[in-house]
Amino acid sequence: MTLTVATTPIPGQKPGTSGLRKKTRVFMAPHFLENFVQSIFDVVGARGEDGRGKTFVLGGDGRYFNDRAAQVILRMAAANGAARVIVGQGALLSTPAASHLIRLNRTDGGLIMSASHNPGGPDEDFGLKFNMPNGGPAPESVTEAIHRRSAELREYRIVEAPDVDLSRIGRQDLGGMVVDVVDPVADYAALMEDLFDFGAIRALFAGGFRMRMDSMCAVTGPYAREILENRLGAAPGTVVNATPLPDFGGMHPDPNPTWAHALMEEMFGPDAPDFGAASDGDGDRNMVVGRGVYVSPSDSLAVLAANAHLAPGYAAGLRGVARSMPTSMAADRVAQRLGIAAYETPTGWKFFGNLLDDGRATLCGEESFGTGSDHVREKDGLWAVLLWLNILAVRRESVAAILAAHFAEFGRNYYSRHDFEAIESARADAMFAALRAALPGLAGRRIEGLEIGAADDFAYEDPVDGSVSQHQGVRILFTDGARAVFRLSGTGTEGATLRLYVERFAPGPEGLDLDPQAALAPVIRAAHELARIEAFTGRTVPDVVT
Ligand code: VG1
Ligand code: CO
Repeated sequence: MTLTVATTPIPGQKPGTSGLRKKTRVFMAPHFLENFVQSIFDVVGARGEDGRGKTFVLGGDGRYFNDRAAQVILRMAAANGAARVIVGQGALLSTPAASHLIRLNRTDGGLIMSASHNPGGPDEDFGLKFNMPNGGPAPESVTEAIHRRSAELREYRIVEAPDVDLSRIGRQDLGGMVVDVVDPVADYAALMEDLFDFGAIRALFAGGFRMRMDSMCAVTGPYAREILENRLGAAPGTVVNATPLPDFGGMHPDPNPTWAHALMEEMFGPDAPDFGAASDGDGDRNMVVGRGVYVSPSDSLAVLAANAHLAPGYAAGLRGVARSMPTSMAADRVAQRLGIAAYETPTGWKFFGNLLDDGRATLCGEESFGTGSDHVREKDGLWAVLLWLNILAVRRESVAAILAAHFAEFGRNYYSRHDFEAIESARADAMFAALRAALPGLAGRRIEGLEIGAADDFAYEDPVDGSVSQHQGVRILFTDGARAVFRLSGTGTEGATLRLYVERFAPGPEGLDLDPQAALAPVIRAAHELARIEAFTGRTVPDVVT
């Protein structure tokens, strides 16, 4: 039986960089999840214009409340007239696997339950995002419409029914709607086999190559086990923290040197394996580490772009490379050398979608440990790990040697991101207001031995659909090619998070192996002075440095 439940609009449901993220208890409060889900179905439609029910994909990263939310979303999909929902077994799907299922089955979109790299648990974070029929995150026009709808919603629809058994693969009925429970790994693993030379990677492992993959008790565990250990022959136990847990085992599933410190210690320790990797809560991020060498995400994107042709899926070359604005310009240098287009987009994977759909870009990346390609419409952590493995299997050099050769050929973009977390929002807003007001007068000013060439608030005009996104981050460009970028996070759930991104180019051949923080010190000092970070926020040192 379908119930129509009266509700009151709940304000503040503004989806951020990728979907709506809130404290789990907020999502669990009466009607909160339901309001948001109804707003999604009201905007995207659970039935097509011909009245026929639509098909959606549903899955999540296994965090606390994932299982309950899945049952609510299924019952609401049925009540709103959807014809079919494809769900990962156990309500699990990594974000890239969900993107792939949306595309493979030509569905009308999908709902992904995740707060990505944010910790999970009753006192931590939960999230939900809608992905479009192309497999990518909803564009701003859609998330804005969902936000507006949630502010006026008066009722939602839900069927009364017992829980669907999501542990059982196969077809079930829910109030006239088909629920297909599928293996979350199988189709994704097959796609990876299409793109990469599994034979060459198997031979690499068979020759004694050792790897450590830290899945951080999040969703990539089952995917990494199946692909790396079962299909590629990596030693059993290569994948650690491989069981997705509701609280991620208390870990913070953010694959960076701070949160994946156990992996870092192993990779810099006496018996380090050849290659290390970690992934985030929903499996779209990756960190890559060689024996005794850390690969920054911006450098990883550049190395992958320069070597992608070594993998079968990219043997024909790349159409173009896209990076988010705060990501270092290392990939641009590769694109220039290859004679292909380089795009600079705002932060967030949704901005890459049009470039990928339009065949303008093949590889995309963000400084925040996100890399991906046109195989899906999300960033893809395991994909990046496999592309690195494919390159290592062909080149038969160490990660350190590949990086050093890359810097020698292209020069090095020293790069770092400093995060200042849980700042009082009003203080952060005041700092940005002052910084933006100062922008017009900055060009020509000298600071910390650097001269400012230009300063602006990044705006992006999508080259495919012409849509414009304003206020995507303040950029200070110095005349020697160094940059400082300031943004506020759109994914945090407590106060404001200030992100300061700094970059400086060393052409080589000298000065290619400095400590990044030391190489960047003048840019960091200049950034602090220009934005008056301490005066506005009271902070002098960042909480997280990547
Ligand atoms: C952060 C990153 C951004 C990424 C976003 C989603 O956003 O900086 O690059 O796209 O997270 O990543 P923000 O607004 O907090 O800086 V996650 O892995 O959804 O998957
Ligand atoms: Co993620």
